[in-house]
Amino acid sequence: MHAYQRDFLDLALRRDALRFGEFTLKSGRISPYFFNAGRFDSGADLAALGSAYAASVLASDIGFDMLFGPAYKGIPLAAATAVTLATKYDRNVPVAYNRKEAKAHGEGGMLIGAPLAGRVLIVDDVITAGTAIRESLALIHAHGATPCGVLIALDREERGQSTLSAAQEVSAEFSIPVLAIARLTELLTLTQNNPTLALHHARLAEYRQQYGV
Ligand code: OMP
Repeated sequence: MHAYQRDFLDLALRRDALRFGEFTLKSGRISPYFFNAGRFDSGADLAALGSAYAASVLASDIGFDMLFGPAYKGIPLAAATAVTLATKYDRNVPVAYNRKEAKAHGEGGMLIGAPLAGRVLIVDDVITAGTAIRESLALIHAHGATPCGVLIALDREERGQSTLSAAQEVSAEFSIPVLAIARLTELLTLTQNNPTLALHHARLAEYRQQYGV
C-alpha cells in the first residue's frame, strides 16, 4: 500500500467518512461499511483530499485538459483537486460541474464553470455499481467533449454485470482508466493489520466474497 493510500484511509476513518455497521446501498446491497465523502467538511480535510486526488492522477499517465465534478459530492472534490494542482504543481486546469436540475432563469442550463471541452477527467467519490459514473460519462459525451478517465476516492471493487468489477466494466466499455486513491483491497489490508478493526475485517472479507471480484 502506498503512503498516500494509508494517509487517505486513516483520514477517512478519523473523520468518520468511513464507517462500519449495516448500510443499504443505492444498489440495494446491504454493506458492512459505507464511505461518506460529505464528512470531509473542513478546509484542512479538503486540502488533504485534494492532495491525495492530485497525487493519484499525477502518478498515473492520464493526460487531461480539465476536471469535471458531478453533483453533488464531486463538486468540492474536483475543486479541491484543481486548487492542489494549481498551488502545488503549477498546473492550472479548468473545472466544471453540473446541477441536478436544470435552471431556467439567470444563466440557465445544467453546467457551471468552464465549458466542457477536450479531455475531461471525472473526479468523484466512490464507485459501487457504476451508475453515477455512467451518468457523468453520458453528460460529457452529450456536450461533445471526451472523457479521458475517472478519478475516485474509493473503489468498492464490487461485481458489475459480468465477472469484472463495475469500475473495470466502465474502463473496458469506454476505453478509459478508472483510478482510485484506495480500494476495498487496501481497506482490507488496513483492517487486517489493526487488531481493533479485526471484527470489521471479517465482515468486509465476507462481503467481498458475496459481491466482490
Ligand atoms: P454507484 O452509482 O452504484 O456506482 O454508486 C455510487 C454512489 O453510491 C455514490 O455516488 C453515493 O451516492 C453512493 N454510495 C456512497 O456514497 N458510499 C458508499 O460507500 C456506497 C454508496 C452506494 O450507495 O453504493
